[in-house]
Amino acid sequence: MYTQLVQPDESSAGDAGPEASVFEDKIDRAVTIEPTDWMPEAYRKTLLRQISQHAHSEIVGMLPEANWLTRAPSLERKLILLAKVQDEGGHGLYLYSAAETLGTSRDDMIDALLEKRAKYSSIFNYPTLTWADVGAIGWLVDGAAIINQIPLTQCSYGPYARAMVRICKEESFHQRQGYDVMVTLARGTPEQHAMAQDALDRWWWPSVMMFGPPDAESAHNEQSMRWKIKLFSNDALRQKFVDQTIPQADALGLTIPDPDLRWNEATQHYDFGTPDWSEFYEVIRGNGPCNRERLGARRAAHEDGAWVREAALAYERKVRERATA
Ligand code: FAQ
Repeated sequence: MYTQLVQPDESSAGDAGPEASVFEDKIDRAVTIEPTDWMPEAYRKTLLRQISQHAHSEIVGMLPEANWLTRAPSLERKLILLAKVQDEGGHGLYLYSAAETLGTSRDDMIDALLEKRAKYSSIFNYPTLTWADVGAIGWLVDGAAIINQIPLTQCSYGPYARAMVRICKEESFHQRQGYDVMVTLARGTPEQHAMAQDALDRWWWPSVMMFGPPDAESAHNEQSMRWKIKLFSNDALRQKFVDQTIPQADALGLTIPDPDLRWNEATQHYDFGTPDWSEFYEVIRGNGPCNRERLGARRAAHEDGAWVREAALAYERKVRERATA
């Protein structure tokens, strides 16, 4: 309903030639698909959708934390945050490059973002109200990102899998910096502890929803798992995140805002409550608390940067003209 569906006539079922068997065989044997290999059109489109949305998430994801760069509580915290925000920009660049190998241009992808034809992660449409939000983003959002992205280092498309290796290493540093901010606040004054709890209260459910809709409502899960673009379903990764994060919250002395949360001895997992999925769908439709602000900031950056792109093209023309002169 809220999704860019792959049309039935574009599915791999229509690709029955010998190349299709080679492709299917590679997928079965976990041999990576490379840009020059034959691939079904629907596989290419699905990858392009996911990788470009992932790239957009990285560059939009720089904004909420960048909001605190000028107000970080110490020079050390500022340097660490600056490095993290720059890393996110770098992740965007690796991912746009990976997506370009599928036959599209970065300009087209950026246009799709700015014209609201492409999504970016729901999580970045929430505001960062206090310094503790920087801690909560690193701890929870990067924590969730690592759980979602480590399997992507083994996904079937070579350029995406390889880009994810470095991204995951950097995300681990990001998660640690966020947790370190939370440790400092949670062990600080009562006011700092309350600030950390407030950030957890606001970021918990959006982080749980970051993994995407429940499997029963996920339009792409089944096909993407068959193609090994996704190795685990949305719900499986969400459960892993909850299981991994509860002991970390306990160690901080903070309370997860979920009255239904309890350890289930039989399943050896935590049971947890149902997120407000109507909020999730509103956010991905463009009606979250900060959607307009985020896209406005990206549009302004794109327009302000026009002279840089023009200068780079003029320089390229000059180099080419000199070479042929
Ligand atoms: N937000 O059928 P599914 C980060 C859409 S990077 C918005 O389950 P799929 C690092 C989905 O696109 C965070 N839309 O979809 C960082 C589809 O709509 P479409 C980004 C969402 O693709 C940290 C529809 O719902 N990470 O955090 C979301 O199989 C700190 C149906 O859903 C990635 O992109 C959502 N949360 O599974 C940066 C990882 N969830 O496209 C800065 C790679 C679903 O048909 C600071 N992506 N939708 O119109 C993936 O693993 C997958 O794409 C999922 C969604 C799991 C996100």
